[in-house]
Amino acid sequence: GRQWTKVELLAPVMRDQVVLIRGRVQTIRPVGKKIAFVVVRERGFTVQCVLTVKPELVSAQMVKFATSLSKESIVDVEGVVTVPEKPITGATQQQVEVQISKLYCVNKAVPTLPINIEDAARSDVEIEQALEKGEQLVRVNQDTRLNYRILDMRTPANQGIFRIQCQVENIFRQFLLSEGFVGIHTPKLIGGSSEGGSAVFRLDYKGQPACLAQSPQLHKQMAICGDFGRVFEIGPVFRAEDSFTHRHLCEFTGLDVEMEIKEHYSEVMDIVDRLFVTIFDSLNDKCKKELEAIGRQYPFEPLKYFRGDKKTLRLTFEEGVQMLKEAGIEVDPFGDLNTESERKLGQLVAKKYGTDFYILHKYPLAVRPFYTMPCYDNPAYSNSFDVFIRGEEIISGAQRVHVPEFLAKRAEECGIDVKTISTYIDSFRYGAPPHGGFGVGLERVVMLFCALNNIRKTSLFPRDPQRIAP
Ligand code: ATP
Ligand code: AMO
Repeated sequence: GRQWTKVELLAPVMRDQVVLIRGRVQTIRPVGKKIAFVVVRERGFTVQCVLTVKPELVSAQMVKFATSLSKESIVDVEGVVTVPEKPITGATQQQVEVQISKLYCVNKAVPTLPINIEDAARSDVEIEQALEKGEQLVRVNQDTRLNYRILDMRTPANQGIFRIQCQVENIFRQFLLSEGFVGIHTPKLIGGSSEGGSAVFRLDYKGQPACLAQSPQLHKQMAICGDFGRVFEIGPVFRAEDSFTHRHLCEFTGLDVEMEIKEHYSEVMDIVDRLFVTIFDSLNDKCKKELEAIGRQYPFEPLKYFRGDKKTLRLTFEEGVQMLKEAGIEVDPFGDLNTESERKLGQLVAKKYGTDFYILHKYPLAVRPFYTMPCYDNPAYSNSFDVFIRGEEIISGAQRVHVPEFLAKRAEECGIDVKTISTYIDSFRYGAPPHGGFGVGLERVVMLFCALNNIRKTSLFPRDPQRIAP
């Protein structure tokens, strides 16, 4: 086969080399009948290719043909790499040009597109500037983006977002494997709701009532009863959320962990701590181009977190309530924090401790699920925690109740029909080790790491209360 070069890798050191690239036509600018500039894009990176009439090599016919190509058509370009004198602006535009000798259209796109990729790739500031200059452009709204998601995906920012997502998942797996965790898969069709509450999709399972799993909670704990010691799962999670918010989806990707505890639930928080610092470090070190592409369209401050040997900040719920109180915000010390007070606390923590990433633990028992272990010395509190990025929750976790009689009692107290989870409760009758774990929303991690304003931006094909297509 012929040697193909990726647009991403084109660089000034390749001056005078003949390269062959495949990409999409982003724009074509004809200059008279003898010259055309064709910007070719591949995976979010673009390069300007120049077609100039040259005897024996490029005919006027070819320039005419190039000019007729529709945007987003796929083309093969062969040509010599040159380095223009003026530097080229744009993070994803390569610092070279290709002087076209051959141009083939591999497949053409329809002439009118529902989304213009260049418009879809602009930042708010760039849109304002363009409008001021009187340029013609269409603001692409969220629904249009999602309706034509495969076009929207082609922007450099989106190419970055989903590569970042893949890296988070990859490091999650690698880190846990290196710590002796075993990857498992639990059923998504289950007999009763795993988190209680109303946000569950119910369905008919061959005549029996069933649910789509709201989490792997019950089965990941059962795997601990089955002596796997430390487990993790990456899989879909279903929540029949009623309201339309910027951070809730009806289907998301859960990163779940469950592990035996030897002495204290802080062992679980230690894993959270080292796992996430490893993930953040790796994103900052290995995904520079992706972060730059995202930041160009959606400018954001890099995440502040404690690196190196400094442990991630841990505050108790009580301390959090106190900090809010001192800032003039009264919250119920035994209730849950609402979205607004969580965000406010995030700001106070960032100001006082200089971190956007922290753990809040020892929540009131009353606001945690039935399987949560109460604090030994004060059962009004629990051995549980949430983890926040920029004042928004990415993780919930806890030590679990591992004594079956008490577990059944707690379930009943929380209004759960114990019959529907009897096989779960029975698993603890054959000797269950103390254990705990946590669940992470993958889309939220990416959204908040990059300070994006909507979880739909970090879900490839989002499912929310109003959307089940494409
Ligand atoms: P968890 O299930 O662990 O709590 P979560 O992030 O989905 O994770 P919720 O229980 O849905 O959190 O809600 C946490 C807080 O967010 C609630 O106390 C509530 O104030 C707020 N919240 C939840 N849903 C909405 C909503 N639809 N609109 C506004 N605020 C909401
Ligand atoms: P929780 O219900 O807090 O805990 O969910 C864990 C994490 O999942 C994410 N998340 C969501 N992401 C997108 N859309 C949603 N509708 C949504 N709901 C939750 C959040 C949240 O922190 N079984 C426990 C975990 C455990 O204790 O191990 C659980 O499911 O990032």
